Amino acid sequence: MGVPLEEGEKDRPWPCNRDNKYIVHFPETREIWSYGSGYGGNALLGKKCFALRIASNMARDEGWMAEHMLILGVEDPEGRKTYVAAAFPSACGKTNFAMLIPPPALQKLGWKVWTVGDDIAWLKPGEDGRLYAINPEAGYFGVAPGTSEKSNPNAMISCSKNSIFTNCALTPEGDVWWEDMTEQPPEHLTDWQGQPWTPGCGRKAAHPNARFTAPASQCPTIDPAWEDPKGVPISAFIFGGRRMSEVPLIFQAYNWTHGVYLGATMGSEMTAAAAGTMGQLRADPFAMLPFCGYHMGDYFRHWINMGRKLTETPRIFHVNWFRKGEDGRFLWPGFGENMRILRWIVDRVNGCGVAKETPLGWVPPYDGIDWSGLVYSRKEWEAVMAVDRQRWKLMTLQHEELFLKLHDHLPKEMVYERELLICRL
Ligand code: TSX
Ligand code: MN
Repeated sequence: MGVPLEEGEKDRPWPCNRDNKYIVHFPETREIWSYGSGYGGNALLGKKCFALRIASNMARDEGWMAEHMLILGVEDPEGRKTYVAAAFPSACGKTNFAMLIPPPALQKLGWKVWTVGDDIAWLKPGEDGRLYAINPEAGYFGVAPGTSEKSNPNAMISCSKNSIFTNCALTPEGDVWWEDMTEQPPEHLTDWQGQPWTPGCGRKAAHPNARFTAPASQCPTIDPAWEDPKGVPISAFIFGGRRMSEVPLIFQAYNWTHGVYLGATMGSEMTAAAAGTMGQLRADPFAMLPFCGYHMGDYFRHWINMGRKLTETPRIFHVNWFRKGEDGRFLWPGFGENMRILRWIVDRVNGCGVAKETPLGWVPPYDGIDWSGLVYSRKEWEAVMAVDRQRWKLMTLQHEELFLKLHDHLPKEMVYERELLICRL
């Protein structure tokens, strides 16, 4: 049985996602129902089903936001903290970014990253007209394969005790293992289905979506304010995608509405496993496609409306850590080196970062990035930041394809922003 609703809570509409699929909100009680899914994120009812699907519906009605975003704080050498929230589609390293460890040269200068949350943000306007975010979760429900001492030492420490592991492999000692956890796989394992496993057997030891469930408090970089009910003031939103070509490493939106357009048109190229083919683009507006509790067009409008409620809107940025060159190699080292980009973002919102105007938005010039401790040439920078105007004109056709699907509910602003982008190109 659920908890009875308070007076005044009873007349909410029924929250469900677009196809009425995952959730039913039983109107007389505080219950969360989920069906038709074997995915853990839907089985843990308080997570995606409540904190995103139901909450996004409540948020639209009540004037706040429930977003699929990590929250982190950047501490600068003066000790000032700047908080940002970021939305990436799956398989973009959201947890890794939330727990980023700056490169040694920037650490020595006094730069530090603090973790508030790695998956969900609830954001409300504060009395000062800024947007404040809380992480409604108690812990991390992270994808295990790929998590290692190298990719994310903070996650490894977080799940070193008091943790639950699902669909991982077992070592003979009774410990867990997953792909890429160590450079050398153990010689014998029991795989996620209970079968004997050896390195050459041709199967994965852990399911690709195997998870660790760890208390947030165990993260070494947990922000002191991570449980502050007031929330933390958000200065910037970062949207991202996994795009092999076309999309530059970093650019900044010209204004709030342009930023909403960037969120609306974001997407990722599916990997061979997910798509059956390589390089197909999957639109995933605001990384909310499976998690929005109402029509995506109305959700874009809610974002536009939120901008009007604030006296200071967060600045909006777009990143792509995954651009590749003609030779198929990644053009950007990623991981901790992303701190250099994060630092430019923080400099921009604090009024001390230089930028150039391009058709896509404001971008850092080569000399606008701190390169101490990294060899990265002007030529490499130009490759990772290049914009091909002809190919970008074609990208607006994919935007139009999405807009046609949402046409009945699409805010005019999105149509105008697309037109402005084409004009700039
Ligand atoms: O999480 C990642 N991030 C964000 C980190 C804060 N990953 C892991 C994949 C996502 C699940 C990345 N992979 C990132 C990244 O920024 N970048 C890449 C691509 C990449 C992979 C390996 C190298 C470089 C880039 N290795 C070398 O250059 C040696
Ligand atoms: Mn998520």
